[in-house]
Amino acid sequence: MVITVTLNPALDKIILLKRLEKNKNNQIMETVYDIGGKATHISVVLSALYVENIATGIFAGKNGLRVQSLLEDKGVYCDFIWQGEGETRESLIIVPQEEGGSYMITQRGFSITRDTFKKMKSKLLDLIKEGDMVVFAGGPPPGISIEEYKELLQLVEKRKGKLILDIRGPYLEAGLQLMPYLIKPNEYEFQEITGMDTSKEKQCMLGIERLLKQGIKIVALSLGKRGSLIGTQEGFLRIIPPEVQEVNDTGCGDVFLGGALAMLAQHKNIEETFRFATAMGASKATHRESSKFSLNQTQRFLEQVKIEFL
Ligand code: TA6
Repeated sequence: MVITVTLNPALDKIILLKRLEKNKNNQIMETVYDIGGKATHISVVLSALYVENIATGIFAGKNGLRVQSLLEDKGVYCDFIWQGEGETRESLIIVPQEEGGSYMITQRGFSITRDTFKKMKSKLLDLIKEGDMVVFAGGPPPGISIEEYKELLQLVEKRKGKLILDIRGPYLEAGLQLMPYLIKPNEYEFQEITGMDTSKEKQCMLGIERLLKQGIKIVALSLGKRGSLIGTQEGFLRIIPPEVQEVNDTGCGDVFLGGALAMLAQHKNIEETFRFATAMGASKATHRESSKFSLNQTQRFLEQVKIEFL
């Protein structure tokens, strides 16, 4: 079983433009709403692949209802904590099609009450069983201190689960102390925790080695279009994604991690795991929505993924 934990989910409002120009009236071509919040995306991937998973976290208000119904439409089993006051946040994703790439503007989210925090703790204690993979992804909401965040992470170890982290800054620093099974930092998050220059592969490998020495089992450093560098106790993989016609890069990292967890849940080896994850992330990039990908397209991309053992 995989438990995905999104403490601060979002309703993504994706605005498609021809281009984005300052001091100009930039006409919206299309507005699309989709699931946001990172670990939610992982559940979408796992459910599409019929890998048993439960999506939990904290919702509030109409936006929360909308995100939950989008998740359920994609076959995700949701078991969230609902807070009376507050409103699940919106993330604004601006996609100027002529430029490529996207601009992401996120709200902080609503403040979590003590009662909600307690309910989240007991929900995790109820849900997590020995051997489950438990993935925390996305920024935590206001109202949860680093210490309290660490308390939630420690419940995974208490239930003998495997902790997976896709988080950043001081929350990631706190999580590293618990020797997670897998972390998936992007370049900026990796530089923050290791001080290494991610433009130099040797420095990336050095930083990953240090993290592995701390007891982390898998470090998947995502380097955007450059692909990823995977470090395990057995060695390194350099992974180059296929060239694709990018529409929206939002959610690529989350779908990548979802693909990896789907393979690990089926006990695939590291090469197969990250070949599939990379093909999934590439497929996501060709779709407007934050959580959309195509499994047929992924199958076609598999053989175009280049993998080198370092
Ligand atoms: O990774 C994509 C995404 O989940 C978007 O859907 C958007 O909601 C944003 O990231 C949220 O990121 P945050 O780190 O604020 O949780």
